[in-house]
Amino acid sequence: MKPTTLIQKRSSREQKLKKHNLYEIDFYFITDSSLSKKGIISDVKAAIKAGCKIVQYREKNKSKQDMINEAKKIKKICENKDVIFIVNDMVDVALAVDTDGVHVGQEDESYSHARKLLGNKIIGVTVHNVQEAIEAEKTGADYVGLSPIFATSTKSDAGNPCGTAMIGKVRAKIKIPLVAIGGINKNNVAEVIKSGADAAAAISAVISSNDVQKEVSDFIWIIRNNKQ
Ligand code: TZP
Ligand code: MG
Repeated sequence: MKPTTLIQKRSSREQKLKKHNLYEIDFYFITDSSLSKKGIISDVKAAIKAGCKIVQYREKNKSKQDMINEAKKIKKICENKDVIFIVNDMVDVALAVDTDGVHVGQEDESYSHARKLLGNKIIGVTVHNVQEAIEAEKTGADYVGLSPIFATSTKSDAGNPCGTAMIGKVRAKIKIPLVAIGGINKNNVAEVIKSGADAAAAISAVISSNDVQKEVSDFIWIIRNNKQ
């Protein structure tokens, strides 16, 4: 067998393992340079120290090259700790950095275009209701991000809150992992998980803190203790 074929086989197996791990992530960490107190590299390290198994690089205000440089640094940190690394929106950055995958919204670069470019890498899709979730699963998404569960000021175009009842409705119709996002904090995350979410993502509730490690650690503890 040619060495390149061997490498492809190994990387395909690693990809499958990572996809399986999506059911076990509990807390989904997302960077936010505008809310960060100590910088996103420090935040990523703190989240991983707390036990976080997935990191999404979400950046809106930097040049493409700066994003690529920053994402490369985060990739190294994640790789060393066996943490899944996803880039928000930008398939080109995901390709340049060779991340584990990308997260796309309904309005971002279309899912099928991302799949064509990223092969069997992880692709997560934001959904707002049952119909979009069924469609995402049908087209081959690896997980859905159901959003926004509660009102949020972190994403101005997040839309109307769908509430925790929607989590149960979506859960009943799809098999791929369901990550809940939008206005989630330590007081409401138990309800989010009890409603059927596999994992929860929170930005302001952890990034606005001076102690990201403690916040992520608290989230993980609550999430694990509320899974059926
Ligand atoms: N996608 C849907 S809502 C949201 C994103 C990125 C923002 C979540 O931020 P917060 O601070 O946890 O409400
Ligand atoms: Mg997006």
